[in-house]
Amino acid sequence: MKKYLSILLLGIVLNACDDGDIILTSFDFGDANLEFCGGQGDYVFYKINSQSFESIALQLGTTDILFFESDTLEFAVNGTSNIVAYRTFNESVGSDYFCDNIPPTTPQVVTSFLGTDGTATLFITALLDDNDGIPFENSNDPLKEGFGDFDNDGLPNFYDDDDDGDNVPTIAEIGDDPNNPMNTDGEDNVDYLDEDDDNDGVLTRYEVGSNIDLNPLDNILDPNVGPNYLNPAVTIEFIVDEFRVHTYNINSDVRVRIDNLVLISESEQITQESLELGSISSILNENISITPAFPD
Ligand SMILES: [Ca+2]
Ligand SMILES: [Ca+2]
Ligand SMILES: [Ca+2]
Ligand SMILES: [Ca+2]
Repeated sequence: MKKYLSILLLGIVLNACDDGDIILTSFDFGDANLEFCGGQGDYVFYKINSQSFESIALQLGTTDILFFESDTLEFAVNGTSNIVAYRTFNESVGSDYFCDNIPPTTPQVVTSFLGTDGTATLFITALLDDNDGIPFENSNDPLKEGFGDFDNDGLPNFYDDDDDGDNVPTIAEIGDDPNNPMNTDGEDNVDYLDEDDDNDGVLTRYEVGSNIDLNPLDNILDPNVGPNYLNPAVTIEFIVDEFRVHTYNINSDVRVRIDNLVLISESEQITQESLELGSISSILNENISITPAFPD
């Protein structure tokens, strides 16, 4: 056993305690990337050192759905629901060892340590974006692409793909130059923050033919001018107080750290004060579709 441990300890700072236990103050998996598989109820992070045939894995049994919002989450390492396993093998180990429902029979485990104590922390950063062409601004101003909610639909402007709630997507209201967005009526706000774009007294959202088609872009009486909502000469009104489907993207990164980790094998104990497992970019990258409730 000592032989394998000495291989493991190459390049690792260590202190020997009186009782013979070994304390590692750094843990080197070289440039190995942190990898991930699994999901709700079985989140698996793992790292493989293909030179020394060793791996470390963190398995979290939480049934929470992770990565949809920025958060810092702590999990107690206990060897049952939240497992840390450090292993060495007799040959190179692949991702199937950690990710397949039935692990492969090879390689064989040479040394196996199980985490009995410690805290695993996930640092999750979730970026929400409506991809509407307007850059994010760190502001609560309802006129800026930040946390303000111009149309009170519950979606802050930065991930509301229809900022003014007129059922015309912002990206269709900007025009050719995002630095100089269209302002059809030359008054009030620019089109993507103007509920009556042509200033004819009929809300853009109402310049539709029926409540079956909620899309003002589709309602064109005079093709020479364009959609009715941009044609002040057309004031046909159909009252529609509901929103179309909105879509935004969530792109999340995670960093994983384990503190005060105690790993034990049959005959050895390793402790680790602070083990940075690494980061994974875009661990979640998903488009969300939602129809916001119309405000009272
Ligand atoms: Ca909004
Ligand atoms: Ca709009
Ligand atoms: Ca305007
Ligand atoms: Ca109008």
